[in-house]
Amino acid sequence: DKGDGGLAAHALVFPFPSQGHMIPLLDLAHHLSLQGVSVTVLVTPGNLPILRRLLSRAPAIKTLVLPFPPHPSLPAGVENSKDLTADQFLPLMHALSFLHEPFLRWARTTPSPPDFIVSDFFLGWTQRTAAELGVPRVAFCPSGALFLSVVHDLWREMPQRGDAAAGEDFPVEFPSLPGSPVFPWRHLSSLYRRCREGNPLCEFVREGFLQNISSWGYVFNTFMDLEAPYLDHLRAELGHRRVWAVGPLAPPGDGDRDGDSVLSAGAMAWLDACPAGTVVYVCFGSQAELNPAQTAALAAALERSGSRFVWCLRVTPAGSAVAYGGAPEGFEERTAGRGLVIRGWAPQVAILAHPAVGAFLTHCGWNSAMEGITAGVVLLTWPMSADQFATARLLVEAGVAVGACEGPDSVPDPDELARVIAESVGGRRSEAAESVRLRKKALQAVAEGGSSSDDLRDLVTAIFQ
Ligand code: AWU
Repeated sequence: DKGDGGLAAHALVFPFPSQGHMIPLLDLAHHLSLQGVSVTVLVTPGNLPILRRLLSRAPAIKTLVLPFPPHPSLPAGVENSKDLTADQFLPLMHALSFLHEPFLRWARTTPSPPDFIVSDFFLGWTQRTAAELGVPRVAFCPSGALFLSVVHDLWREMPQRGDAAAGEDFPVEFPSLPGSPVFPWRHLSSLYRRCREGNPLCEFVREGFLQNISSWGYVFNTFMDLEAPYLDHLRAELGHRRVWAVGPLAPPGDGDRDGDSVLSAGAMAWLDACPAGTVVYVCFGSQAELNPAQTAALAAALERSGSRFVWCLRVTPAGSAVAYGGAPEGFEERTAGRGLVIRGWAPQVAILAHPAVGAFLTHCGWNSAMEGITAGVVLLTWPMSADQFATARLLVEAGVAVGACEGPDSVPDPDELARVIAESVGGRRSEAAESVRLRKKALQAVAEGGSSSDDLRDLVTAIFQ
């Protein structure tokens, strides 16, 4: 209770400026707004355009635009991770922490200050801001409960944890987690590994995760049937039950995401001409970078599989250190008719929902995992970094995924990958049945009376307390 016992319910929602983090938290903000919560979303100017679709559909949502704090390690004018390289992720997190004072100034002068804060788990410092304002703060985790359980263990026990010099295959055990999972060192959170190698921002990041652990609660874009053991583990570890699983999150109503309408129309028309379940959709999210050798192997596999495919190729952002692989010479001509290459922002949710799509070759970003499960397609996993290895493991254990490749440096064998691709859309894999089963569970969770729908209502009740 915030002490005033009032029924005011003004939630300040603060997403981390990275597509995979902003998209689900803005969906949650929309759901909170529909349940009567007054919502203000905090962004910096460069990220305001991302709210366009949300604000057109939920005009009651307000925005707080604060200038992006300059940082010596970031190019001026860049405010979103999609325009940064992986080693600029930590400085992005650090730069945003300088919004503490401007945020406090606003909250202390606005006529209707927030009485609740929901902020991304990369913004753990907002715990201190909330404490100074005397309001509860809930941490939003855009990934799963398994991953967060591993992260809590790592950051809390950092001094005794795996030694960076131990080598890539050094097994790191998590005996306190359900199933006592063991992860090779290379599979642990890239933030953690980078800090263990002595990154100067290490203490800042660790402090942020420890602040999350002391937050008033956690809200996840996941669902009970997928992660019950890890959600219960977190409730026991945190010593309270304010751990809400409200996923799979999607925009209320039509479930499509912002995207280029021309690309979308083209992709839908192309898919309409394909028989049901025969297309494999390939996309590695908004951050992952395939190098030329990986792109060539993937292209060879798609070509040799003989299968239909939609391949979303990420174009190299200006200034990126890595020259992303482009489709090989003549590839599109040789696969014309059964393959569609999309350069730019693909309408992923619409593509996955199309009946022609039967499989999804994914890097296992959490949102892609949720969207793939909701679509009920076979998942071919190629985890690259961050939480993606934990997510790939969860999906294989759930029976809906097949390991297609692994790691940011590995290059798949084109013939082996071609075989896996052909099988995944040939209706010959047992994972297809499991995918349909888990899809039903996901849809039940978010339906009225489902576990995620109940948790959302419980979170709203907590906000109104
Ligand atoms: P997703 O989580 O799938 O991938 P990233 O963008 O890599 O997000 C964290 O954020 C993940 O857990 C991390 O592993 C890291 C990151 N999309 C689209 O609509 N069109 C495109 O062309 C490409 C992407 C959408 C997609 C999804 C999101 C990507 C939370 O992966 O539908 O919603 O962008 O998020």
